[in-house]
Amino acid sequence: MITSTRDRLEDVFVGMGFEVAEGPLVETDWHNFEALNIPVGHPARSGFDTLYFDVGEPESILLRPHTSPVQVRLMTSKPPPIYAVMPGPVYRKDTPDARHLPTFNQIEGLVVDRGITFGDLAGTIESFTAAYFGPDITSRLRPASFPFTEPSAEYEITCPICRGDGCRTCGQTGWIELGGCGLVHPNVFRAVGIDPEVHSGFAFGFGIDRLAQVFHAIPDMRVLLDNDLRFATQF
Ligand code: 2U9
Repeated sequence: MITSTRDRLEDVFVGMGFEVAEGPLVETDWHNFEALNIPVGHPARSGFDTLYFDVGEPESILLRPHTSPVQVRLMTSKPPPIYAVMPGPVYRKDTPDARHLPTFNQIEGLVVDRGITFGDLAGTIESFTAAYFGPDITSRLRPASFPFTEPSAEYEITCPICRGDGCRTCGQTGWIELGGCGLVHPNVFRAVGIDPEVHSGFAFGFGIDRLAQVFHAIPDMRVLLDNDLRFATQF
């Protein structure tokens, strides 16, 4: 189910002109945190519940808790323009519950070019939403805060279960939060050697498993850990 969701997501983004990029699952502190404007001691670090390896300097090598280090690797390996999405597994020191698994999959996107604006980000999110969910589902952005983007926003879509009327899944709001996005922070560009006076860009990220849960109306994510054929053969 996750693989087919990921395949459909890749198809939509490739159709919109994005490349698909992958990177290592074991990462360095620099690619995962420092370059993303999250220095040692930053409160955001604790939110990632990171799993560290016991090698080298303490807390220097880790299992990636998000796919953002792949964007960092892309930006340090080739000059802009960049139009890419990065899907893949991520790992967190977390307890499974109805809506979260400690190992899950993310897809993140990155655009870096001259003259990219927040309007380009909003338009891309809306085009993706219509292409993936169909024309009667729309998107909205609400203010948020992340260390690696400024300004930042939460990305919400019309609840696909009730189509906006309000139901249990969306807490009667008619909207479901899928992920976050924003304009790439100038400190991130400086860390990877891109001049923020010349280039600008946007990034977005959301959970593939969470998207699949909403799309297929699965009440409890822990069914994905059960290996129950009655569940698996439905997809
Ligand atoms: C670079 C610069 C900026 C990617 C982004 C988010 C906001 C975000 C989470 C939502 C739920 C992932 O699945 S989740 O846990 N993501 O909220 N991600 S902006 O920003 C980047 C990435 C890379 C170089």
